Amino acid sequence: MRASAGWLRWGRGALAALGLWGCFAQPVYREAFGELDQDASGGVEWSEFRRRFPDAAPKVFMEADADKDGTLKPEEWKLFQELQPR
Ligand SMILES: [Ca+2]
Ligand SMILES: [Ca+2]
Repeated sequence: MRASAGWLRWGRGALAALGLWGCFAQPVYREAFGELDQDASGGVEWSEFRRRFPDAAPKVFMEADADKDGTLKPEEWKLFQELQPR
């Protein structure tokens, strides 16, 4: 019992640390949609996103991809930018 509580606490701590790291490591997402969508397919795929933001965590892309279809549409990117701290 005691051991599992310890693991739980460790898990929470690790999650908090990851969250903090995410905040500090976050680049500024000011790029226009057209600059990200390099093949002009109308959507930004993870590979395009990563090319532009090599340090970005997959979590960031997943957050921006509001409908979880694996690509960012202009509306999704715009909304994501509006949610970013300035
Ligand atoms: Ca594309
Ligand atoms: Ca999407």
